[in-house]
Amino acid sequence: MKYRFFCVAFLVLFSVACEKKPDAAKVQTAATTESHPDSEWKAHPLLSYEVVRELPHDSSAFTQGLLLSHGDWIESTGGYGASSIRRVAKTTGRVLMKKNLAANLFGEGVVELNGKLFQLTWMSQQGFIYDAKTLQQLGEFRYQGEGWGMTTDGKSLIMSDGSDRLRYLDPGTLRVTQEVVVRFNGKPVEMLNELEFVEGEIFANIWHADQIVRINPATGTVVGVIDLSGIDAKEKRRDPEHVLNGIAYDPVAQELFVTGKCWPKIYQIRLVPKTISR
Ligand SMILES: [Ca+2]
Repeated sequence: MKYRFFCVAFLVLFSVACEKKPDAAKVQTAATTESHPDSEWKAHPLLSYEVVRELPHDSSAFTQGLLLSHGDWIESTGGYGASSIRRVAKTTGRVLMKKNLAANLFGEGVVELNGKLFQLTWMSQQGFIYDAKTLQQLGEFRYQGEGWGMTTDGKSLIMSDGSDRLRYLDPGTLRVTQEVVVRFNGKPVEMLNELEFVEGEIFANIWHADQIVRINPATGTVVGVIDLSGIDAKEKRRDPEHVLNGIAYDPVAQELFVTGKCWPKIYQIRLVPKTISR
């Protein structure tokens, strides 16, 4: 189903992009030779990428959640007996702090808000709250269904559960305050996984796809797709589950990073308009 979604999405978005920008060659040239304001990408429904730099990543870390916190990575890893929450040095990849989860828990998305980290687990309906600086556990919470990704708009916690919906949680009560169904061209988009709030939009990995969808947080409408094909060669992956799954954004520096489960690198990328050869 996900492949069908992307075929339809690409066709529709390309047709929209082509209507707006009939001279594809000029667009491609401009994307690679001119410097753009960093938010210029928002005008383009279909985006590709350029790698700005590569940073080391623990290739044993089954990445389920990634964010930047005071210049370090905060990462949640999955796997039974291998799940953790960790603070990692951004440029060296060195693990600075790490708390392991119990062997019966599978770590999932993580988000920071108001000095606290909130971490989901996959199927145990159990979430954890930590002090963001020390990783000391402050509490636990429960939720219904599965836990996949997390991010925040600065007010609510926003979580995915592998379906087509995003739940908004009050960070104090952990109760659901709002839900949005994510749709592209009126059709639901499922398998929403790792999340990141980027310049007023929600970026979401689609599980087992090399694409990220850009979502309007108020309506759930998909406003664009980022095609990350080729960023980490699939044929080099040791396991078919080692898929793209990790988005982090530094809103001050306006730097965007992506990685995947057990990938040896985190990539800083620049978003550029995508064109197709005909
Ligand atoms: Ca993230």
